[in-house]
Amino acid sequence: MNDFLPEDEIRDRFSKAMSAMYQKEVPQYGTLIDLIEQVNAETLINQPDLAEKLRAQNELERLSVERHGAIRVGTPAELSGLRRLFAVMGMHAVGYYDLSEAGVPVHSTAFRPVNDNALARNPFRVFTSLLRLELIDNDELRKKAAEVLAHRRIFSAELIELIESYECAGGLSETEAERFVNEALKTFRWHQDATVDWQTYSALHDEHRLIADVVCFRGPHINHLTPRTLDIDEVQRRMPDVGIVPKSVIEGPPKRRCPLLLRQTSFKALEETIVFSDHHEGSHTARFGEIEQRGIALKPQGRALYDQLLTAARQQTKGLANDEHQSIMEKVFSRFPDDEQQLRIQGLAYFDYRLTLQAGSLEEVETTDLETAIEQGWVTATPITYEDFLPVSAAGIFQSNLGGEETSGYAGNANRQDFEQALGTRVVDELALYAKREKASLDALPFT
Ligand code: OOG
Ligand code: NI
Repeated sequence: MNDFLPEDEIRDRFSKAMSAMYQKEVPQYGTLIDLIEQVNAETLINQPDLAEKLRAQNELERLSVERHGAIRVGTPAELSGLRRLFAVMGMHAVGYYDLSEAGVPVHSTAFRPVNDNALARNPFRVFTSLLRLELIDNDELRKKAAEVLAHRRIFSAELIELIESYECAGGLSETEAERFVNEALKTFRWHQDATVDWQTYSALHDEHRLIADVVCFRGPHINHLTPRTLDIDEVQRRMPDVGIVPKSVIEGPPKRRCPLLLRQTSFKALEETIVFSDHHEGSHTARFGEIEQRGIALKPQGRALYDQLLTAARQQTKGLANDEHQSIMEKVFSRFPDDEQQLRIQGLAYFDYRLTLQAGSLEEVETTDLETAIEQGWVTATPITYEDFLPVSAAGIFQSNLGGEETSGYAGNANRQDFEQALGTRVVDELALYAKREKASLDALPFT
C-alpha cells in the first residue's frame, strides 16, 4: 500500500508555511492579519445569525486561513513548471484572465482546488500571471528581458526531483511532502539583490513597472497574500488607524444583503531596498497585502448583468473616494436582485440543493416541483460561493500597486491559446465547475 500524504494536506501545510514566511518578510501584513481577526471577531459578536450560519457550515475554524496569493512569471517554461508544482497540492489552472485590456502586459489563471471537499479543506489559490514580452514594442528591451529570463532557474534541483517523483508514483510520502513544502517555498521567497544592473532595471521599469518586477529578480516572489474578512468595509475604514495605507477603493460589487462574487481591497505596496548587480542601491515596490470577501457565483446571465452595471458605474465613479464610490455602486446595483429567491428564480446565480431532514415522506417530495419543495422546507437552496477572480478588480489591484494609471496601451490582446500552450494544458472553465455542482445537487433530489 502506498502511504501518501493527501494533496489537500500538502496544500494546507504549504499555505500556512507561505503565510508564516510572508508575515516575517512583510511585517505590515502581520498587522493587517491582526486587524482582520479583530474585525472578524467583532462581526461574529454583532451578528449572531451570521456566526450561527458559519458554525453550521463548519466555516469558523478555517476563517483565518489565507484565501489566495499572487505571483508573476516570465516564460512559458516557468508557467508550465508551476502547473506541475501546484498539481502536487491538488491545484489546477482554472479560468483565463486577460489583463492587457487594463494596460497590464500579462495574462493569468488561478491555480486552485477544484472539488468541493478540497475547497472545504483549504481553498488556497494562487493568481498566476505570465508576462507578455511580445507586447513590448521596443525591440532591444524585449530581447534584453528575454535573455535575462532565459538564464534563470526558479525551481531547485531537489524540488524538480520531488515533483517528478510525485508524477511517477502518484503521491508524496510524509517526509517527501515536508521537503517539497520547504523547497517550493524557496521559489516564492523575496530576494533583495536584483539579477541585473541598475540601468537595465530602470529601462525595464520605465517600460512598465511590472516588467521590471518579473524580469529583474531570481524568482517569482509572492507579491501578496489575502485572508478573508467578514466585513471588508470596516477593515478598509480602520486600516489607517493601524498605520496601513489602503488602496483608494474597494474593488468589485457594493455591499449587499446577498453578497455577489468577490470584493477586494489592499494596502499599498511597500518601497523596499534593492541592491543591483553593479552594487548600486535603489528601491522597488512590489509587495503588499490584500483582503477579500466572497459571495455567490453568478450564472452567465447574472455575470452579464454584473459586467453591464459595473461598466455603467465606472463612468460615474472615476476618481472618487471610497465612500462616494460605494454609494454610487449601491445605486447602480439596485437593479440587481438582492434576495436569494429572485437570484435563483431569475437564473442569475448558482445554488446547491439539498433534501432537508424533515423532508416529509419521499413520496410527497417526489410528486411535487422544486419551488414547492423549497417553500415547504423539504429542500434547501444554498448559494454556491464564487471561488475565482474578476479581471476588472484584478486590474485595479495591479494598478494600485504598480503605480500605474489605467492605460489602453496593450489592449485588445486576449490570447488564451498562447497562454494554454505555455501552460501545457487547457485551463478549466470555471462556470462549468459551478454548473456541474448545481446539476449534481439537483440530480440527487428525488423528483420524478
Ligand atoms: C495580481 C493582482 C490580481 C486579485 O486578487 O485580483 C489579484 C498581481 O498583482 O500579481 O491578485
Ligand atoms: Ni489578489
